[in-house]
Amino acid sequence: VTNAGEPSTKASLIVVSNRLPFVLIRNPKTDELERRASAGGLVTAVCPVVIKGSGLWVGWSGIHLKDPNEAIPESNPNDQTPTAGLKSEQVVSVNIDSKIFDSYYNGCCNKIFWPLFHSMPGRANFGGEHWHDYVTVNKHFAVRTIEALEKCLAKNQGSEKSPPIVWIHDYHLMLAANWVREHAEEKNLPCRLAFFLHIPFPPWDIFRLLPWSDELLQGMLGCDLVGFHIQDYCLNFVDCCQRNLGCRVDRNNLLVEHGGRTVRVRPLPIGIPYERFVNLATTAPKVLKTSKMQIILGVDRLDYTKGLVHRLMAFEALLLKYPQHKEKVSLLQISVPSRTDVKEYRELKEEVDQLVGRINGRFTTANWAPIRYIYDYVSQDELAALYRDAAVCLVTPLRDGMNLVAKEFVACQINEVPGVLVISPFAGAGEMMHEALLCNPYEVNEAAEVIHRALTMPEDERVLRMARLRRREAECDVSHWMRCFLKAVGALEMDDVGTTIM
Ligand code: GDG
Repeated sequence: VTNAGEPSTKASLIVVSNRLPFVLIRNPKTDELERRASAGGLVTAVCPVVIKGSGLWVGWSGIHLKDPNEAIPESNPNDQTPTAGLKSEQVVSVNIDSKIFDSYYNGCCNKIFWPLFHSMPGRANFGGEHWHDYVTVNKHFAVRTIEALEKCLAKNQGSEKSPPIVWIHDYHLMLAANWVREHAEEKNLPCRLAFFLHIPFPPWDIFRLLPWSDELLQGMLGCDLVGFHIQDYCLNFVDCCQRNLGCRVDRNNLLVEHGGRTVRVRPLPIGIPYERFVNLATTAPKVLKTSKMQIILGVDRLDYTKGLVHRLMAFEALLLKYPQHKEKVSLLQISVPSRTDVKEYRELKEEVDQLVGRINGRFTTANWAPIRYIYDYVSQDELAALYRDAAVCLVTPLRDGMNLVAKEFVACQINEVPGVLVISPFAGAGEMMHEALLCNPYEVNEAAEVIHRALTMPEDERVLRMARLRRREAECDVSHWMRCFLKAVGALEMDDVGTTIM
């Protein structure tokens, strides 16, 4: 396997996502805008390719600017993150009225698409003007993307480059591609268009519940390439194109004919910056002071898709069925506050608070509490130390596009005696991480059995399973994902193509 580092392309990359790879903050003393970098895996992998190929990034900066022409600041000179090299001229910020943005983001994306795409239609609320605002915002993104494309083409005029790649991300922007294509064709601007969905794509009988299912499919089919994490989501999408729109499809080769063009659909499972997590785990100081207690770790945004309530009930069932774990095992659950503007998320917080209180009230002794519950964000160092020293990591979503926590846990398992990963088959990661223990979160008693098996697994079995899990994540890391994408879109120079998918 060759690890070619940053892939080089003959084309510039224009990334379009709801958020820019950094947020802007207004310094209250100087009233100047400043960048705060983001260190997510996606940014780590994608930003260097944008920078290297003189590309651009289109997105919202996290702040509603009164003057939309206010200049984007350059990065802070001390900034060591991957976005540091992204010059302000490579950033196209999208400014939208805050009320419309809230309706698009919370009303449409988080209250309709998020539950529906996670096959939880009962939680979706189709009412209101949210769809209208979603259309408005997507159109605005398309206009800004065309401006970015024009800028990119003007800059690279005369060089030997192939057409820029416009890469649109996620369920916030499912309509934008079609308008980008129309404008680009009208203005004779060459480009290749790609889309990647970070969440599951549901089966047809769920997807068709959306009143605007046709429009969404047509939006995505504006692309030349549509990527999902796993094959099942690809097949669901192809199925929907055939059954909703009557498109001719090839399920074996994942092709959809639409508007006289053939759209390629591809599974592109995302990875993590594996080496970064290994390094963090190697240097992070110990967080857990007592080594006698076995720690079961959970790390999630506080989201109803992550299966927190079921997980807590499974842990309670474990303590009832296997009381030998009392005072020996503790569940450390980190729940990061998320979407607190949305009622369902506030209600979930109440429910989890109460459940944690009830279970702790039931089992706590003078020297031990069964659950330690952190409702906060912990630093990456602390997170890596917890991943490294936990005996078991529970990744038990009811539904999840991929799930990066499972992969990060595995990367941080550098101790001689490794821990055990328990994973739900309803996460994209559960499709690939075959050596983990599978656990159906809906079967609470069975889940308790799986946790017991993880806690009591013989050392040699843990070593074997973890070694295989780590090998896969090391090879299929986020740079590998980036190369697979560029290869799929036909933009990779041949030197960079020597990678395997396991
Ligand atoms: C979407 C899809 C898909 C969490 N708590 C802390 C913290 N985190 C970091 C983790 C991980 C990330 O947040 C969560 O990633 P997930 O993949 O689990 O979940 P989503 O946010 O739902 O992401 C998902 C992903 O997109 C990528 O395509 O896998 O299926 O839903 O990186 O480390 N980081 C720190 N402190 C915390 O307390 N530092």
